[in-house]
Amino acid sequence: MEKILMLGTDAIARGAIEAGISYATSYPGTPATQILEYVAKNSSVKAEWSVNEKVAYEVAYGVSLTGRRVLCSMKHVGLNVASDPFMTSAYLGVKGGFVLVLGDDPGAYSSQNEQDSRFYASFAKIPCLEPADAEEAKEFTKLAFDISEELNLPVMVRSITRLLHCISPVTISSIRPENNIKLEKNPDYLLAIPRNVVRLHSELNKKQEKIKKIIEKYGFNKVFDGHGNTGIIACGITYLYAKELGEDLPILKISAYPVDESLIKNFVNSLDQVIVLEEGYPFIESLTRKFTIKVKGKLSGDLPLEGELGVEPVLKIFSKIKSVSPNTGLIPRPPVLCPGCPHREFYKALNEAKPTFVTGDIGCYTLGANPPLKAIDTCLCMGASIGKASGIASQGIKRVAAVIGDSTFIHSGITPLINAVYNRTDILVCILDNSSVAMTGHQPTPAIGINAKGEETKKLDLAELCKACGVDSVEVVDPYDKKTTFEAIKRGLNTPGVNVVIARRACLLVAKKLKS
Ligand SMILES: Cc1ncc(C[n+]2csc(CCOP(=O)(O)OP(=O)(O)O)c2C)c(N)n1
Repeated sequence: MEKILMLGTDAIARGAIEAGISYATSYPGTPATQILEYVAKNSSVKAEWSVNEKVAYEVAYGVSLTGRRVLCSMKHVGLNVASDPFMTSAYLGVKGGFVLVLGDDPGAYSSQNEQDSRFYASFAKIPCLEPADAEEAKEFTKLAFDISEELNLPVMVRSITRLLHCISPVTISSIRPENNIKLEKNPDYLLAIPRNVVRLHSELNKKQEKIKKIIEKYGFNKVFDGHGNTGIIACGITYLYAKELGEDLPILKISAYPVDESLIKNFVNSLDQVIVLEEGYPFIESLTRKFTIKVKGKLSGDLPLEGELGVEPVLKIFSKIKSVSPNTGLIPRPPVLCPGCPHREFYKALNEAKPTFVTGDIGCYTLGANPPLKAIDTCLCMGASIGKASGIASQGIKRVAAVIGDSTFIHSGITPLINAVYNRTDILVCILDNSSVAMTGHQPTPAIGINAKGEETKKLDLAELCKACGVDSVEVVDPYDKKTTFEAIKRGLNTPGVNVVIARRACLLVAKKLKS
């Protein structure tokens, strides 16, 4: 067995490949993007960039129904989009192993919030595994497929940016054969309709004990003996923080949820105080407080409730350092629009047209909110720009513009566009089409007609799509042609109805690739 250095993302992908997956789905999102890229580039497994996370989840669910194993990966906020099929799939159950990998982003290095996916796993009543390093990331992902088939449930693997983007040694093993296809009709289990729901919920509840037994069987959560009356409960990667302290303290390492409460109870009973380390929200700390009040953690104010935890605050608790430095001494370098970026040119024209309010969306173009452009007034979540603009315009406010990227428009901008037309709002929608999902590393979109494997496929025509949604006007402009762009924006702002301006010019970093 070969041992190599791997990124956490690649280790997860490799674990899924070794587990014999037949398909992988995802929508790009840092820090989880490279998982699908690794599968697509380094194996013969079929893989797709889905148009959004909900679709990625549903396609994956379909694969699982055939009896085959499937990997679905996304960033933490992606699960908000996929939460509808996610929640109910736990009631229906799965057939072929279904593993959902979440990339959480404590510290919000490239995200709109810091939500903790462990709550989603608990909410859906499914198991969640949390690796501490790349080796565990690979092994846990592999095991997650077995557990999924043992329980007939989707299994979540929760990871975070620091693990997914770090390199550590991983043991490469052989690849298990794919499952045979066995697609069966089973209306009592596969139909989430009222006559089935309460029974399915009851069966899911009955599985909870079995989940705990399986977690125990695999030994995910274990106590490492040490000296002294202070103990540490460490979840996922924080186990490494605890080890880095160099203290020989008793540690309860948590790698899987739900956690058997008696494990925590017995651990804290023998101690004077316990320190709970976890990246994200105080999920295990809240549980620990049921058994002792002598807890140091985020709720006690000893550790920060926000941001990435990292090692420094942990060192401070142990008086190994006096204070936590606000930064690493490096000059902060927030991302900016690249020189020559077509979005930059578009914003200059938009600013000149003086819209009353500009609702933004998520992508490279969000950087237009920064000085000197200061072109965007709000940004909430993917696809929200058009709905927000409609809401503002519904109150009689004129000359409101929504700005949305091509991938974001396809992800979740089409339905609010139809909504705006249907409810007769007066807004200008600007689709910034740079032929790429630029922000997450230039993945292809349906509008350029190339799939995740780099093969040609059908190309979506955004202008025709908008017309089919019933918008009042669609103009396609080149943002490098400032005069035409400005005129189109002005017309769109001053003319009643839902008007669309598509500012089309490929991101400079992909333009070359598209031409060749
Ligand atoms: C729900 C959700 N999924 C994924 C992401 C990650 N993400 C940030 S921006 C973006 C898309 C950007 O593509 P596009 O709209 O084409 O704009 P560009 O970056 O190319 O300007 C994605 C997928 C996210 N922030 N939220």
